[in-house]
Amino acid sequence: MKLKVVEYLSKGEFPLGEAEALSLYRAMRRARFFDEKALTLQRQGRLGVYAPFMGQEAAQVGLALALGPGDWVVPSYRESALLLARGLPIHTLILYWRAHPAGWRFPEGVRAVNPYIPIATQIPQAVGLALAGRYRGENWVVATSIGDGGTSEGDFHEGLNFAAVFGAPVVFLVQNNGYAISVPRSKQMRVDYIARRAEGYGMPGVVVDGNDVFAVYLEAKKAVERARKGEGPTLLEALTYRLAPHTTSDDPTRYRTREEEEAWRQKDPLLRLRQALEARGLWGEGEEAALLAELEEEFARELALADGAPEPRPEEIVEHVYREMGPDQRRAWEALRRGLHLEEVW
Ligand SMILES: Cc1ncc(C[n+]2csc(CCOP(=O)(O)OP(=O)(O)O)c2C)c(N)n1
Repeated sequence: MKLKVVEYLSKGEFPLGEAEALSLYRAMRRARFFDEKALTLQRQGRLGVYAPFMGQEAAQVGLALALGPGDWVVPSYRESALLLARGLPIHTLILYWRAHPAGWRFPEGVRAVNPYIPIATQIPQAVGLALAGRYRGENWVVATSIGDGGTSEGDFHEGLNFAAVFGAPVVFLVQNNGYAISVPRSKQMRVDYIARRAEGYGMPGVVVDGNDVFAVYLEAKKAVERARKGEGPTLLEALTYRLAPHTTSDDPTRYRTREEEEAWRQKDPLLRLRQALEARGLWGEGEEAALLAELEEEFARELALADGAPEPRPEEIVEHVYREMGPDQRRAWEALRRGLHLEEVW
């Protein structure tokens, strides 16, 4: 089976209406703005370790805007753009990246769960949430996302097989950014496209240019519709690149060349969309400046909210883990309370 990469922008095609294209651009610009601010905050010691998504905005925003209001997202750590585009307030996201408990509690109405850090664990959970919806008579679709490296985990295979067998209403997005930290994709799989694996599970597999938001959005919409109609899951692979380090603790110059990075910078999804909008007279310097001013104001307001969140109580470290503490947990907690170092207790 030959897999074709779905793309529009590279061919000069503009398959969307004006309003839809502009809302995709605004959401992507807002996400990039957050990413840049978050990196600065981290360097100032005002955020914990942070996983930037710069370069992957089209993949995440394209999926977010293809969903309906009742649909769920089950993200992993690199999906801040997906969460923002689904309505997670900026101050909650800042608090999440500060490991503040108020950042773990997503507000009512934001249909997203906390990002999963253990690779691929979000996949079976997303399938479970989709099936729970069906048992409860809800009509929600679940979208989940994973990196290329994550697809080598057992959870990915188990989750996709289970979803196909039970026809679970899930859209699986693979953001193939070419690397699992420093390991290039070619060193961990022999397939040309990850979406090719879909055939082995018995679901449609689609490859899109992940830096082309039109392609991601339109194919995600088809996948959401299919899921909602009861036709089961889809595996959507977005070919993309992270323009920033893996996390704020990583140095990508150790494993990528400047030439490679520069080549992808030329395909920056934000720039590509902006150029397409400008070519149609839909966007210009004035609109960009006005949007940036709006974003600056919003961010300042949201950062103040995050900074004003009350300090967490020490007990919050152990609350929400078990309903009742086990003996080890109780010992750890007692030690903490007495201000002892934990090593003295073990
Ligand atoms: C189960 C598990 N093993 C290892 C790790 C450490 N780890 C964090 S990110 C990462 C690489 C993930 O790469 P990929 O799935 O391609 O996603 P990307 O970070 O590129 O978005 C690894 C191995 C982890 N978080 N969880």
